[in-house]
Amino acid sequence: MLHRGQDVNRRELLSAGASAALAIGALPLRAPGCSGWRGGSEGPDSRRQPAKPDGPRPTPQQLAWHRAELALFVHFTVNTFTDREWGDGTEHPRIFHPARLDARQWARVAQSGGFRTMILTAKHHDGFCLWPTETTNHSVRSSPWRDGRGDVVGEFVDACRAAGLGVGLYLSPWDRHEPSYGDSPRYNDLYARQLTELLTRYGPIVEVWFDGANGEGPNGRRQEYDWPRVHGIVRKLQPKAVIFSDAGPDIRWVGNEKGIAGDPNWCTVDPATVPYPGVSGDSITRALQHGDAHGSVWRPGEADVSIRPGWFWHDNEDDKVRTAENLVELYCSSVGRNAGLLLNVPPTRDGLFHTADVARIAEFGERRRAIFATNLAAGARAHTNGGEEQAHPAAHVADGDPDSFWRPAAGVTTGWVELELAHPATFDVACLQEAIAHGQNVERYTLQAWTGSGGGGAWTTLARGTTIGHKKLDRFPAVTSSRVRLAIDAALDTPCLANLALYRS
Ligand code: FUL
Repeated sequence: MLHRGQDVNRRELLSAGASAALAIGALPLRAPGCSGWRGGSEGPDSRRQPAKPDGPRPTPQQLAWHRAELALFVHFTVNTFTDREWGDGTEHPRIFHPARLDARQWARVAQSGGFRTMILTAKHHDGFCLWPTETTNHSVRSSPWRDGRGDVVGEFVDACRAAGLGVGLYLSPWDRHEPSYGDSPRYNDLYARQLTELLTRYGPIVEVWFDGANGEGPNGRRQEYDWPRVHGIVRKLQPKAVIFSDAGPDIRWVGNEKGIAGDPNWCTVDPATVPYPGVSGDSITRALQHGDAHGSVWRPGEADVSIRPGWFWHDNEDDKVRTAENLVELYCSSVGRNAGLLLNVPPTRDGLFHTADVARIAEFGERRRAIFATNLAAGARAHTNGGEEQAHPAAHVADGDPDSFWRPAAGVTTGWVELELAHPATFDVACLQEAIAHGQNVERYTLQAWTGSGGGGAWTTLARGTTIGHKKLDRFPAVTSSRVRLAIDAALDTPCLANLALYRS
């Protein structure tokens, strides 16, 4: 993504910092308290072999994150008032004065769109802290907002809790205001204190969001981050939070800021490929996009994208807000490809979401609720060409439950399941799910419907796909049929198929 007023994009910035950061990258990223293999962090560097039932699995937190599917990103800071994307740290706190700030409005909007979590920029690259930190005067405490007694993070957290939304926080490691930035040990101590404040003052946090943006401090030296220490602080203070970054350890960046996950998209990765946040290169982008079928750690992808061209609010973008249909497309290309969607909606200078964004998010929610209201395959009769029918009957793929599943016989990696609907139905969306608590295995599948009648009937292919994972959505021209067949053409190991649902959009 291009940043306003600066010919730098995220990848370029990161690669500028890559050489110095390599020294850090050489360090292991293991964080104290990580459970390692199966624990969503680094495991032994063994490769997952096909037909091996003990491959990586999600932690309960990763599974909950995946099922939440949708998070709302809130980019808000001094940039909102300077019309910039990246502040340079010279902004005076007096400019931060959102006269009508109401985080409860943000939460209502998130709810209307069906979002389950909100993630706030507690500090962006300009260094201005949205909470009254003890670590610097460069914060809301020095602003006229609420007479210097306000706390955006506190209001945000209260609003999330009241609305039943998970709380996420983004603390930019790159800090263009802080004088100690570049003096690595000193800044790392300050950053650790800021993180500690955020993780101890506000109750349970579900996601802590880090990018790898990295620059030089006033001393002309590039800051070397201490990621193992950072991860250790999160593990100790918020053991139930997932940690996001290019390099995980729990959730990985999906490799672009367009809301498009790769196809295929594996939840597993080889941790050596992306050793630290901010490392760049074509092979890295590919690894982030697709994951690695044989990767030794579980690290699903999150697709971050903004509802507008910029991450922060700019009045000249009020007419460039994505349409509801475009947001549905983003949902299909992210959540519908086994990723999470982190959609940014930036508050205006008033401290409220703009009416255009509010309307689009509500329409997005309505549109999805309408599409996915009725599973036309619910309760259908199911047949298969084999499998563990006793323990895992094929009927499970028509029950909508992401935990119950059908699977072929142990060690068998292909097979098919057919659903027979009580009546012919017309549909143009299919939703497939693997029971990922048991791993991700499907590599290739074909979805067909029986069309025509009498002697003239035939199987028509609706979609051919690669990975399924938590969720795969396929859209195709509307078809009317009462028989649908999903063939698993290849899998790494015996797949656990949780759902085959059909919808009319
Ligand atoms: C990047 C930042 O440089 C952008 O400004 C934005 O916050 C994006 C989500 O992450 O690393």
